[in-house]
Amino acid sequence: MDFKGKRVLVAGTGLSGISAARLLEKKHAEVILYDGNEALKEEDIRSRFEEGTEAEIVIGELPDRIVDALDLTVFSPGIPLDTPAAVKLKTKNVKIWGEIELAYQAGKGRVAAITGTNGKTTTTALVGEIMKNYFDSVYVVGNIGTPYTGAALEMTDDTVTVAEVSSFQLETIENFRPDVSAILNITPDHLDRHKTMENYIAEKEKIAMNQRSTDTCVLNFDDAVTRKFGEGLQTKVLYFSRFEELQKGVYLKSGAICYNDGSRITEICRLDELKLLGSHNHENVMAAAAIGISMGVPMDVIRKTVREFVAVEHRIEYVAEKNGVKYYNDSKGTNPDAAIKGIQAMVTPTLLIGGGYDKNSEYEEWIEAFDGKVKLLVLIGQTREKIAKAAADCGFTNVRFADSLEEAVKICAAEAVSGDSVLLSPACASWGMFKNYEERGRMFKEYVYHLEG
Ligand code: UMA
Repeated sequence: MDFKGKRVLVAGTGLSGISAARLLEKKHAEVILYDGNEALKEEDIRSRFEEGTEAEIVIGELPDRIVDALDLTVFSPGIPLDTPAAVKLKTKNVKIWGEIELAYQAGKGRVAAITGTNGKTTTTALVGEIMKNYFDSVYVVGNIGTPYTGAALEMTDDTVTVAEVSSFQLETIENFRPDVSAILNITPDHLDRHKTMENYIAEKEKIAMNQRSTDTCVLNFDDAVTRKFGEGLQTKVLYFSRFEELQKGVYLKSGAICYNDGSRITEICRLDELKLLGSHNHENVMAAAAIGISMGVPMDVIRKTVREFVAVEHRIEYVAEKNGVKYYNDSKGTNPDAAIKGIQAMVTPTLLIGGGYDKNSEYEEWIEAFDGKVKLLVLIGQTREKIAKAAADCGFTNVRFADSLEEAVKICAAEAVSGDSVLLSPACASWGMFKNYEERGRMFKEYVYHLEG
């Protein structure tokens, strides 16, 4: 699409919005930057552009005079489509693209896109490493924290883009078509925004909606939702499984990850060669290998990369040992299902820090997964009463409240004895207390480093 002279409203002035506005200005569009947060000041937004911006800036309510003269709107993922501004744009039939649609339209080369409720950051990072070890021009972008639009204009036909895409981002795609897509798993998350599980599943499945018969969709055979989704697809499907010896696909057998191409079985690696811990990570490695195979990366490159890969920051990340107590940062455990994986990876008695922003989740399954391993639960944030009640209903009563993450760390440090672990794995989003889960994880690590011992 030629953006020259087009009037484009960019909604949201966080990472995605600023990056999208930069791309559009380079393409000579007339950009209007909009943010619904009335507490923001125009000069703060302008200061986010190192090289300056010509864009008009609108804060608060979106006026009709702007909406009436638009060619396109580019939305940041954090803005729900039922906000007054979005409803107004839809009523006036203004096209709404997400930031990843804009990047896809402006970018070049091949794309591998990864979604799923859990594991997508680790899998995206691992796929990025696999690609970088074989191709010359590789960008790792999207929900992982680097806006896709920031890389789009540097791409060539030989570029490989590895994109982590969230359900929020998939809500606003139009032509986005990955050569290889992947849905790792689907369990309840973000229901405050998507309202129902059906809506959430439908958003995730949009990752494959534009794919052609020559493209591939990598799916989890062990997840009933993604397995069924694969049965109805017109594209090539490559499953991965922890439990089933597949006739075609990547699977686990006798402690090794294997690939069956339909006629020949190849061993990719043994589990004890991996540096990534936990069965959820074995799934991530299988998915990454399946994506690598589908993108044409030789098996020896995949093998070498998965063996060397270490955990990403904020995902069951070892922080430090203080007075014989090991501290782990699992700030990426932003929903109960992800937090269950955190608990499962613990091997010693654990003092757990949980709670945060309420995404309308249910906490009973998470608490049941404590399984005698959690000796104390310290709760912070908006959800602490709700979680404490769920814990009491499940018969778990050793619960303390803290008014801040720092206080929670101090309580754990005082209560833990040598041989215990302290785990931050909140099962909730960080919003309201922190800018994002990365900030929450970094603060946790700071508090731990400052503990005596
Ligand atoms: N805003 C409005 N109206 C609203 C809501 C927000 O104007 O109703 C404005 C805010 O005032 C703010 C801006 O929108 O100025 C923020 O936009 P954003 O929330 O989309 O945040 P970005 O900084 O652009 O970050 C986004 C992703 N954030 C979300 O999806 C919430 C980041 O994913 C992503 O890394 C980044 O783009 C780069 O692609 C974070 C995330 O929490 C990590 N993702 C969720 C998850 O992983 O569970 C989906």
